[in-house]
Amino acid sequence: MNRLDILTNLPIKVHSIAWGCIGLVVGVIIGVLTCAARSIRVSKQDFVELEDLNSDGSPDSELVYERGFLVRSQSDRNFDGAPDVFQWYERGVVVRAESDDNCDGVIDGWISYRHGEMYLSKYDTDGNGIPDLFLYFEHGVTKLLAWRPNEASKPTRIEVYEAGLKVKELRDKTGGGAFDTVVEFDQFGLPVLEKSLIPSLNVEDELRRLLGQK
Ligand SMILES: [Ca+2]
Ligand SMILES: [Ca+2]
Ligand SMILES: [Ca+2]
Repeated sequence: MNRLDILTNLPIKVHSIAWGCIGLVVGVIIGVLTCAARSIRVSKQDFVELEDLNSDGSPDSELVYERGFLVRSQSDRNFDGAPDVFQWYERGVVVRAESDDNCDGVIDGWISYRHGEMYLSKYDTDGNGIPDLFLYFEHGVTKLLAWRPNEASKPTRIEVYEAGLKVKELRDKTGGGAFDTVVEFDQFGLPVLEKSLIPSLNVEDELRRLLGQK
C-alpha cells in the first residue's frame, strides 16, 4: 500500500458508502454542506471529520477519531487532491507527523513532538528517502540545525540558533571529520566573523554538547 493511502483507506471507504446510499435525492443539500466541516460517524465515538478548506466542494482535510479521541489526520495543503501532510495523535495530542513538502507523492519530512511541541524534524533534501537535514527545537523554537547527509553519523555542518535566530555555524571546511571553522552572524543573519578553530572540535561531541546530551 502506498504510504499516502494509509490514512485515506478507511475514511474514503466509509465516505463512499455513505454518499452512495444518500444518492441524488439529497444532492442539493450536499452541495450546500461541502463548504463546511462535516462528520461521518461509524459510531458515536468513532467518526471522521472532513473539511473543505478552499470551498471547492472536495474535502482537503480529514480528522479520524477513535473512541472519541483524535488519532490521525491528513491534509492536502496545495489542493491538488493528494494529501501531503499526515499527523498521528495519542489521547488527542499530536506525537508525530510526516510530510510531502514538494508534493511529489513521496514523504520527505518526519516530525516528532513532545507534549504537543515539535522537538525534532528531519528532511530528505536529495530525494532518496533518507533524511539529510535535522532540525532541533526547544519549546517549538529552532535551537539547532545539523546537516547529516543521508543520516551520516558525523554532521558536516551545524547551525546554532538563539531565540530562533542563527548566531553561529560550525563547519568542517577541510573534510577532515572535525569542525575546523566557526562563523558568527549578526541579528540580521549576516556573517560578521569567521575564524579557524584550533584545535578543531569533535563533531559528535559538539553536537551532543549543544543538544545538552551527555
Ligand atoms: Ca496535495
Ligand atoms: Ca516529496
Ligand atoms: Ca537523502
